[in-house]
Amino acid sequence: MADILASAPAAHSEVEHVKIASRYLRGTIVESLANRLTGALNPDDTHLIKFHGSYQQTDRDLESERKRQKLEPLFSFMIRVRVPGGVASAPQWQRMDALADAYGNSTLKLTTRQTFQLHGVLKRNLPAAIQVFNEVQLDSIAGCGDVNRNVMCNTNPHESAVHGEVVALAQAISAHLTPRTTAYREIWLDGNLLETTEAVDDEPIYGHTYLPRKFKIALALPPYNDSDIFSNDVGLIAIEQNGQLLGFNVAVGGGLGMTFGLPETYPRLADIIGFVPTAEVLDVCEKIVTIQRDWGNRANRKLSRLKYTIDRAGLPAFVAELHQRLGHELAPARPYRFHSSSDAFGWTGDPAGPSHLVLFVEGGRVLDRPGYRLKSALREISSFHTGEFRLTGNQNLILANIEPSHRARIQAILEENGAAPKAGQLTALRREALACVALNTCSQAFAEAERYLPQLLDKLDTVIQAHGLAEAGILLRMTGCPNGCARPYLGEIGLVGRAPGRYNLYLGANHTGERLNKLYREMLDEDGILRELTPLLAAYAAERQSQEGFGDFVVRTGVVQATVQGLDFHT
Ligand code: SRM
Ligand code: SF4
Repeated sequence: MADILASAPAAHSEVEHVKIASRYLRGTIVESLANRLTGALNPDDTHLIKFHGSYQQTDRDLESERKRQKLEPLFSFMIRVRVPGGVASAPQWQRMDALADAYGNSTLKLTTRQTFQLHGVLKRNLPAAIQVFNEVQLDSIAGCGDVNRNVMCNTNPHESAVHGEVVALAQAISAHLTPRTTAYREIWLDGNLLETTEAVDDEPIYGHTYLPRKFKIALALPPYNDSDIFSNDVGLIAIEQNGQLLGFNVAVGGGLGMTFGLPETYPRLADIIGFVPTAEVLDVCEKIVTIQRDWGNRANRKLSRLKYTIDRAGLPAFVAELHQRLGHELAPARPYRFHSSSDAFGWTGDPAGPSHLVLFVEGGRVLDRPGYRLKSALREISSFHTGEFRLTGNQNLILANIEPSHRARIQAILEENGAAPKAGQLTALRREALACVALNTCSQAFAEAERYLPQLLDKLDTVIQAHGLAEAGILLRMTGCPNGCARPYLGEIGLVGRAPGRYNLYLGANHTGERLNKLYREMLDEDGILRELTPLLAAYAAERQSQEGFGDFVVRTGVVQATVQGLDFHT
């Protein structure tokens, strides 16, 4: 371990200094909120508020007009509300729906990590918004920031008896790794009445500087990998035998973000390092977090995720340290098999018993527009639905555990509002596509994603249909920058924004989230994307082998080389 620490740079990044001075995430957020002269926070507080689940943003569409009028940018806040395991109740849905109208931009964003995002909340409305969702046992602490984020879990309530146990574990991990500071309660819920709360100034797991960087955990129950566990710092694969949950294979070191022009940054999939019985999962997660806390790079945030810590130390050294901290070795990993990382749309379950409806939500954006009133339909459904609203890691929604007597009513409401899934209406390409938020709220975006993907898909659908591929599930994922929020490097087709209207094209990931793709072409505009993909899709239609996915096809036919590990992503 001494060698590892010696090789880590000693200087601290600016954000580390902000955390140190913050008194366990308090900083001057209260003063920032009280300042009515600006819609923004004090600069240091913009880092700290992320730990409270919010980002200061600007409306980028209005940037030049505001500048011309000599006005400050139109500041507003995104709030990310955690939903561990993706399971929300009808009252929680109702509250988020109402909040989007009262304080947000009237839309709810279902994210790729199974959280709700509100966009466009003004600074003066932040405390009220947080108080309103707190009343239904939702919170945003650790929605963002250098801590463990929303714990994901796959969403197949109908598939297996042990699914409930896996969700419960996701919720327990989330609770165990939630920061202990009372700053969140003081600032947002108690109106900063410090004397009424017992301030906790101790973080037994994180320490006062928290983690060097964000940290992500996901669980999956094979054969479904819809939580894309290999792109997480820790991935847990449930191992089940004869209806009994035995434990989990543990994978470490996944993460997708990279920076153009910095080849030392790269997407990496997690490595499986062993098996752990269910009762020991919390301890294993905690020990991995503490290794990253102690070994992670706190000087350069571009190289501070666990994936770089592991590649710097070497996987064997990391595993040896974990064994030492646990006081025992992990058992060998057990066999498992993933079939798919997508959602299975439509109705499932027994018409006489509880049933489930997996609804496609384009770009994860719940809204009303002429002819398609998904938000209104779900609001009406939430007034009587007794089951859950489950958010999937693919930005979709499951109305789960629907009572038999509600099934027809739910279908009718969706139909009346133009939001019912119709057989054959959407190609599999469109149903499975993901796009990150990008413009107009994301400060990192070089190009459009969520707002543009539907138009690109209109054109790609023509190609897909011409070649008889309407039901071929090809994973297409688009982001506005290389950070990877829609997991584009796990797309059989990945499109990553480089500049306005220009994308890098990546090919060759597989359909189960177990292989990264590879750069194929750079800086393509729409014509370029269509020009490159059309012959490849035609060849796939004509020459694919039985059950062969598009990603496997382009690798087998030599269009791109398979990426075997993160370190060879750029070669
Ligand atoms: Fe992300 C930063 C949106 C999932 C990798 N992500 C951002 C920010 C906060 C932009 C910023 O830093 O200013 C985006 C806010 C945009 C907005 O207006 O809402 C943003 N990320 C999203 C969401 C909403 C995308 C979506 O359309 O669903 C997802 C919210 C997840 C959640 O609910 O917690 C989202 N982000 C992801 C994922 C996918 C995942 O976790 O499964 C990744 C890739 C996996 C990973 O972490 O490696 C991801 N986001 C990033 C990164 C790159 C991290 C890195 O290691 O380099 C950044 C930038 C950063 O952290 O500096 C980022
Ligand atoms: Fe923003 Fe980039 Fe994430 Fe898209 S991938 S939401 S553009 S940070």
